[in-house]
Amino acid sequence: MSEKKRIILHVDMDHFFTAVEEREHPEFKGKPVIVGADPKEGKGRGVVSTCNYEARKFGVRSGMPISRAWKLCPEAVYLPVNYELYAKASHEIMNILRRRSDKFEQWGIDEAFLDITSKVKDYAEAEAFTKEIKREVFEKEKLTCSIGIGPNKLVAKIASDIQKPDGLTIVREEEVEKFLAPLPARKLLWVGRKTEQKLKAMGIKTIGDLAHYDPAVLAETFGVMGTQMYLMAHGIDRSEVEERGEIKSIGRDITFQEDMSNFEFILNTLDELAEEVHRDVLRQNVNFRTVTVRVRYENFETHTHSKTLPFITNRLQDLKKTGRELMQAYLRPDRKVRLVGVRVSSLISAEKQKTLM
Ligand code: TTP
Ligand code: MG
Repeated sequence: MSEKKRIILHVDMDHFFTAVEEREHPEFKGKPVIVGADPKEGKGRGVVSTCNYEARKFGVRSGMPISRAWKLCPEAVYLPVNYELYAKASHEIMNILRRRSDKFEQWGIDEAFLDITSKVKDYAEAEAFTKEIKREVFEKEKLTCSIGIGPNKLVAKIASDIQKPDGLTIVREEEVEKFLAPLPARKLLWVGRKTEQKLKAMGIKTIGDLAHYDPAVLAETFGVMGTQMYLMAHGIDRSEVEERGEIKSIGRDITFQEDMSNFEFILNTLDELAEEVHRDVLRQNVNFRTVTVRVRYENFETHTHSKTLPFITNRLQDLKKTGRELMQAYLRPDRKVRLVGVRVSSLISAEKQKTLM
């Protein structure tokens, strides 16, 4: 299948949880606001979910222990996570974005990819189109977002993060390598902390360093992931924007840069995806019963296969084992694989479960 030139947007809401709280409580305007665990005058456990830009000036960040946030900024407004409120706002925003795209993909609670290839004829039109989206979101939801425009998801996602809040960053196809080169290598999705350390030891700090490195050495050191990273450093990403099935689930998938027939590599990739999913399972404090894997072959034929476990779990080993088991059936010597994914569903909040026991 030929891959024609696409124009992709990545939308990321600005300081999402706190922005919704500010909208509901105009009296917070101008003050540092932190959503997360109860600080209990500095003795609280748990972490910061997010904070507004005023609080970020004090050094407060998502994921930081709430006790540390208290030390940095005791005068902030501290609020518990009101997930239902944010989910409702998210739902409204996603509906606006979905209506404006050829293909749409929600990513987490406050991000989305839009394929607008058929809606505009060039980047100038894409810019006007994007401003219109920002205007509609602000008018209807009173919230700002930052948007990146690029030839694929990878570039659009990195671009949306460049000018925040209320940003709009355009990276045309011919500007991609120059845009990426000075950025740290970890900005490439899939470059985790361990890989980042290894790259640093090889003298690779920026995406540009990676793009100029010998791809043979990268492949030797990191296996097929090395080739994948090398291509990403050149701004190449052929994954499609696509709506995800079930909403009440947590999942990850990856499109390989080259169709893959190495089974061991495919299964190892599935394990890595399972680890990412598991991190989110713990972060959202849920248990699961159903595991689903997805595979897309080189001809775009796509299959999913699920298994519901006889028990409720949050363990990584259950997820990995079930994922591998389900995937085995799809690994056939005559079929190259384009994409794999894994997802958990039948989610039950760990809190609620505690009260049931
Ligand atoms: P992000 O988009 O990463 O952050 P943000 O929207 O708060 O800020 P930014 O303007 O930089 O985009 O995450 C979206 C929401 O997800 C965030 O508002 C709260 C939640 N979240 C957590 O609960 N824990 C976390 O560690 C992170 C990173 C986010
Ligand atoms: Mg955001």
